[in-house]
Amino acid sequence: MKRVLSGIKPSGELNIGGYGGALSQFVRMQEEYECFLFIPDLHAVTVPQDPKELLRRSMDIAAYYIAAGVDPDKAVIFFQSHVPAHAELGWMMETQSHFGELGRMTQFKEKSEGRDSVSAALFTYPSLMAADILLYQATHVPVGDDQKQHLELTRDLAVRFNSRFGETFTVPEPIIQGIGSRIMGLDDPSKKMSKSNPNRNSYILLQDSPDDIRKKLARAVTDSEMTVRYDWDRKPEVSNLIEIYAVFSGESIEAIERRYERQGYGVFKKELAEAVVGKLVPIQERYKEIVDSEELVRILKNGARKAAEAAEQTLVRAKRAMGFVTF
Ligand code: ATP
Ligand code: LTN
Repeated sequence: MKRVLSGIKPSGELNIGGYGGALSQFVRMQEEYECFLFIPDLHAVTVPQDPKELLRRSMDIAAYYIAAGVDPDKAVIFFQSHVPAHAELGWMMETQSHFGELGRMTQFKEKSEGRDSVSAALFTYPSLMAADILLYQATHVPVGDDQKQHLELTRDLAVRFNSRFGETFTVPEPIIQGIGSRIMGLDDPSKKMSKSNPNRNSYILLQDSPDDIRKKLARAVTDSEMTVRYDWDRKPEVSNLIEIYAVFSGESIEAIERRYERQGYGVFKKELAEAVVGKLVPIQERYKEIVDSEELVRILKNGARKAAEAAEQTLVRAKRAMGFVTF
């Protein structure tokens, strides 16, 4: 059986990078895989969070999952903090993680850089992420390119645990789709599009108004060549925009290149904005209907119950394997 586990942290407003790298994949994969899609709120608090903001954003992300097309009848949707097995197996995975390998994680290095104090949890974050995945015996994990290293560590930990304590975990495969797995900033194509960027024009949020989306894309950096061509080495700015176009229109890179070959950047950027707006407006409408609804609460309670059942089975196996007393 093919099983997916993945999630988007409620650590900031959702941007189109998370949509391209993760959410749009979730929607596609639910047709073929048994999906466990969660909101890793325990991961969000590895850096300081305002409690009120965290509360709101957590429900927001859940609502966006559904608004974007994740179907609660097909996928199990839940909060990480509602299933205590994550924290328990997370601790057990910490015991199997080496200090040196955690120190080599680039996300840790980036997030700790320039801060006076960094939480211990930010350091052990990848062990908890491994637990998230291994608890559900996931075979596949759809993520953006930036999570590749964490997935490699997860695989190492699964293999290490299995060889030390006996076959317990499925070794998961990352799914990093070509197009949309690395959407870069609109102001600088060498940096991943991220809500942590202080320049608001560098990212497009799922909740941005059509006018803001149009303005941000009109301002997006390009080059002076005026040809719409996909070439990350020579034309990273334009290649990034073509990729965004492909994610939002479902068209191939070649089709987009062909259409805009002789049109210049003005027309290309305008039509790109309409493709993004055309996709996001219905998602925003559905989001508004669901975000404060009883239905959403019911879906999340149901999801937590189903997830806990699946997680408990692995947790008990892992505890027995390590030599904990179980009755
Ligand atoms: P932060 O930048 O604060 O660390 P994040 O956006 O990387 O947050 P999440 O919100 O948890 O972290 O990311 C959810 C998913 O979206 C992950 O699979 C991540 O790889 C993917 N993702 C995030 N940003 C991008 C991006 N710019 N392009 C493609 N995928 C992305
Ligand atoms: N580390 C991821 C979020 C995350 C995750 C997971 C993704 C936590 N646990 C399990 C996939 C599977 C991030 O920073 N985007």
